[in-house]
Amino acid sequence: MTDCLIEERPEPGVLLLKINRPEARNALNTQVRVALAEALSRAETDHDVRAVVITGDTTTFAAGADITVVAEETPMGMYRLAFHKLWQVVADFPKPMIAAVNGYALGGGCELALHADIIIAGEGAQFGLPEVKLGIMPGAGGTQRLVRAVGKYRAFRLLMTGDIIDAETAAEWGLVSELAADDEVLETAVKMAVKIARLPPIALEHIKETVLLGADLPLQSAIALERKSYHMLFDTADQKEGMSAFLDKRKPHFRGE
Ligand code: CO8
Repeated sequence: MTDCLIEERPEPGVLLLKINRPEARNALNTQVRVALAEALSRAETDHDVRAVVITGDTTTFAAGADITVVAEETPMGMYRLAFHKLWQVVADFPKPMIAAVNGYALGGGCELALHADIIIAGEGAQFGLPEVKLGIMPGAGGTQRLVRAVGKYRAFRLLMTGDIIDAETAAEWGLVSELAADDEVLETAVKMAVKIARLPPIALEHIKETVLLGADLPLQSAIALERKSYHMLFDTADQKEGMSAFLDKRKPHFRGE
């Protein structure tokens, strides 16, 4: 298989996944989607991976679904391609995931960024869900994740016009966790991943699960979910380590136990 997705370990605890189809603006063809799902499945059970950074290249994060793959598809053809199952692996990935976005994040590329827990964007990044211009609509959670991220009126503006917004606007809308100079995006994302990778992974997974699941639950149920996770963390060695390190005035060493 050609390296349509490059895997690197830039720092201890950090897995970097680079989408690598520059000739097609990193469009997400079947090969990239399968490689991404496989890499994340492996990372899920790899204790050496504590945070993942997903990125593209300096001009494009990803320009969406590969239009050449789906242009002639039928509904049953789309169903059989089973992209939704591959997206589910991304959605279910339990560890911290950071999108490092340079250039275009369009359509499925924007939806991929919306699956991340943190988005670091370069000043030249551009976000959009232009599917309507192709006669379709977002199909990887974009309608739902975008409205949750930026609210109804900003979401419809993008969804109904197919307009692309620049990084500054995206940041103002709350679609970006941190803006960086274009040539510092990856470094910023990896640094943040390193910081996260040094924190207790069981607590991080429970924070992620509670925020994402809780957002779709009634408030009382979400708070109960938070309480159960909070109590459970007192059964981890990392809780003992974190608190005793604080009391001993030393740096904690979290082992993920
Ligand atoms: N699919 C296939 N090929 C693409 C794509 C794409 N999405 N984007 C770019 N390419 C190709 C171009 O065809 C071109 O190929 P070639 O050199 O052979 O002519 C090459 O990449 C370079 O592209 P451009 O010449 O267009 O480069 P520009 O710098 O002028 O423009 C853009 C870059 C703005 C990114 C432009 O290419 C563009 O608008 N791309 C399409 C963006 C788009 O419409 N994305 C939405 C796709 S639909 C989608 O994502 C649905 C998601 C639902 C997923 C759910 C599945 C279950």
